[in-house]
Amino acid sequence: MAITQMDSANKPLSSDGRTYHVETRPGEVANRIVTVGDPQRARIMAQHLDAILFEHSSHRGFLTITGLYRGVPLSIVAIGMGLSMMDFFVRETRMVVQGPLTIVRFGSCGSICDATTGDVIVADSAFGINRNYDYFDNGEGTPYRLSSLQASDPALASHLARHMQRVGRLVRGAVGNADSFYGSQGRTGDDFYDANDSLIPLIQESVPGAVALEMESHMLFHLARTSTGRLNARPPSIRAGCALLVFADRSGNAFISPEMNTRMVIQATTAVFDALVDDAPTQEGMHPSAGSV
Ligand code: R1P
Ligand code: URA
Repeated sequence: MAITQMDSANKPLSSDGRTYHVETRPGEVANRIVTVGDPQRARIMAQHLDAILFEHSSHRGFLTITGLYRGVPLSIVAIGMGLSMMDFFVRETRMVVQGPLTIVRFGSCGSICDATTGDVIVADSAFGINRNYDYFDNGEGTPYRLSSLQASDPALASHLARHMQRVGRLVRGAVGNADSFYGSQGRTGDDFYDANDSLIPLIQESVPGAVALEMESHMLFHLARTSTGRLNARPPSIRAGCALLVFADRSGNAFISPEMNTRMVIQATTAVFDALVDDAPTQEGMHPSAGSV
């Protein structure tokens, strides 16, 4: 995408006002958003909207679909995987949506508690699990750093918990947001030196209530918490929650089948949508008619 202008804060924009990576502009994204990793999941979910008003796939792999659910504007944004993609999505979406934003991450995870495939998790909080490069380079500190807990929006978590119960057995707790699917989620092997044999027991011991591992939730909660402008200039403008399907059972070594994955995504779609729509109304800054479908 050709960048032909910079906004007042030096952020690149296309000639028609789209953000550089997500490629959306004002009027195309709703105040209520479900973000997922997998674009295929986004497309399945979009079939449950009452109407689709806007759809766009960006050159960097972000897919945005905006429509109506129970008469309320709602966007689904597929972002791919990992912390950076969550950062691009949240910041660039904040640039183009007026008013409060409510964002729910709906994703998959590996369970480190008694939840197994077919069960669902709602995050009350999330924490970061980051590889400490200094340990690998010069033996400083420990191989992985665990951050403190960042809370989900409590009202949003209760709405998610109430609706996700109809999908599968519900477990609530703290979700570990790792910076890799492999090393920092305790997957071991001989190709790399990861020093992670005892990482999962360490997480279980250090973070009471840790239930699952995935790759985006803490970044989302952290950005929501810091959506205050400079020096806490105003209350946060973003509220965030997270609901997850258990794809991997890290103690039983089970992985979800493709059939169960599709079935659960379909069941969970309206649960996540209902939670977002039941949530206290946000000031709607979205003008559906402005989007080019
Ligand atoms: C890894 O397979 C991916 O799956 C999980 C992780 O957070 C990571 O993005 O989430 P999604 O299913 O939403 O992509
Ligand atoms: N997503 C992850 O990040 N980890 C898992 O084990 C399963 C899904």
